[in-house]
Amino acid sequence: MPASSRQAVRSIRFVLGDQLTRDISALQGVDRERDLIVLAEVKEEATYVAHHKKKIAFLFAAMRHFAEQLQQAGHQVRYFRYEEGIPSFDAAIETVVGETKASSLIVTEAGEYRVVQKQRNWAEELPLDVEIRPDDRFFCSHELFDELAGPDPKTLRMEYFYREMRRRTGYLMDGDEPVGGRWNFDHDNRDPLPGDVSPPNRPHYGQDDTTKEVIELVASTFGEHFGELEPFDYPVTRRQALHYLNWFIAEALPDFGRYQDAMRQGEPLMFHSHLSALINCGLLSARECCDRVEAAHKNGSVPINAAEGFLRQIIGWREFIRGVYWLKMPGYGDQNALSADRQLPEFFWSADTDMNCLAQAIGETSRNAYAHHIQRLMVIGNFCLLAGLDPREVQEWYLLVYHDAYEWVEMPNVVGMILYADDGFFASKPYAASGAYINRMSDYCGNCRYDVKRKNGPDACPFNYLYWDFVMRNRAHFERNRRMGVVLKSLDRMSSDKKDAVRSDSERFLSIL
Ligand code: FAD
Ligand code: DLZ
Ligand code: SF4
Repeated sequence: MPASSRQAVRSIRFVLGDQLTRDISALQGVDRERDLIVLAEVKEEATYVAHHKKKIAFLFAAMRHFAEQLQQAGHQVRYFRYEEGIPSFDAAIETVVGETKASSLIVTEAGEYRVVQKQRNWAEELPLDVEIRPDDRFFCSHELFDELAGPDPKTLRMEYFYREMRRRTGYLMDGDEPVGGRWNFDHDNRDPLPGDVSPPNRPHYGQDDTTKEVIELVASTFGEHFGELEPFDYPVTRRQALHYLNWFIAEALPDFGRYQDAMRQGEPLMFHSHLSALINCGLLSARECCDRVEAAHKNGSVPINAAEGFLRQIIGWREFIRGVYWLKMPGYGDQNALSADRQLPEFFWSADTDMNCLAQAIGETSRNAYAHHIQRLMVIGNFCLLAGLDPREVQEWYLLVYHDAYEWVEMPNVVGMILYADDGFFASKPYAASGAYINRMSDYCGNCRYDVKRKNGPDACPFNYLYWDFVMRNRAHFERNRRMGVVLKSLDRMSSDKKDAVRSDSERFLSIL
């Protein structure tokens, strides 16, 4: 910002790294002449967990391009590059408050509780007016979620919330009825991928000078962080993000529903959208994605199971998960209903394990800062649950390895969805599975040193005995859960020899993790 314009600043508009849209509430009413838009790459955000290199590169590249576009559109922008050594958001704010004579600071409520606490402190401590505006990118406000949840809810179910969101948004509705006569086409989302079907090739985006600079910065500064930085070809501008959305709708969405739960070795993306990081950081809005998907169904290019399946993920799961986070914070991350306390095994960092499904999912995570939902839930998550890994360690891992990860979305998925650490607040039973599920939905087992058909012994698939060991360990806990009734009955029918074998296999396996 030129020195001559410093006196003129009326309000500072501070935009966080996951608020990269000109529609963000903090920028509503922004005045090109009198307001200063601030973005900051800061040490605390880049290191409070040691984020994947690709995640930092993605976000810094997106932030820098966003700032450039604001400047090209005539806005005054103060952009703190990482090289300036600004330690924290607090320090960035103090610096601009000192540099200007602004009378107000306008922000959009942060996605994470941790950062909202900072914003509230600014309101109390800074010598100017601070306005914290709601993040209206979400379909469901905090107030609406609280109202739908009711006072002091003991459990919540996504499906009821989702139906209410369909009614309120009108997506895929025919009057008061769901299009296609059913709310949920989940049963049409479970096909394994046939051998003669291949997922489509993805577009790649070249690195311009801005992105190249970021890549160099990350390589030299965050070399110790997890994951591979190159190749880096993700969309990092609004234009590229829109191109990617269009590509997804035309090429992958038609088969998204059908193969939503399928996995194949060497196919990290399958028919998934790969849009989560773009939506979460603001380059795309959830609304425009849903609008486009509904339009594609209406014009006949996308079947209902795909359109409904995608919409359910966004207006159902994504909104629900965020609602649960804010309902349960603070303290949600400390929950540990199953008293799990095992340390994260080393192979979560190296992918060096004989369990092929895990080696593939973790290896892809390391290469791409991405794994699709079924890998996160039914491969890695299933292992974390069955092996009894410490919820805090698991949360940190999921938060740092994925380029779409922010605490508001990572935490409920880990605490509630994969670990059952909140005692079933929103999962009606644990997502636990033996090797048979992974074998049905993938081709991983054919390339594994373990035998998925064997139940016990050194060559048996570890998921097979770990599953029963998990049920035995937590039996008392599950007795109150009617949905676990069939599983417990099977356990009761198991001979004591078989139970002993399950215990000793599990002990042997877990002791060398
Ligand atoms: P698609 O399969 O194409 O789904 C479409 C969109 O739906 C996604 O882009 C995402 O915005 C939304 N969505 C789907 N499932 C969920 C869900 N369970 N919660 C919230 N949104 C959902 N998603 C994140 O965005 N950030 C995270 O940090 C994150 N952590 C996860 C941790 C665990 C343990 C699990 C089981 C899931 C997690 N998810 C997270 C949810 C989901 O796995 C990812 O959103 C999805 O894999 C992203 O890939 P995609 O864009 O190709 O999704
Ligand atoms: C994830 C992240 C990283 C790695 N770095 C920054 C940063 O330097 N500056 C910034 O504004 N945001 C960053 N972020 C995203 C923030 O962590 C995110 O905005 C907060 O967690 C609030 O949700
Ligand atoms: Fe995974 Fe078991 Fe299959 Fe190996 S056999 S890939 S460990 S499910």
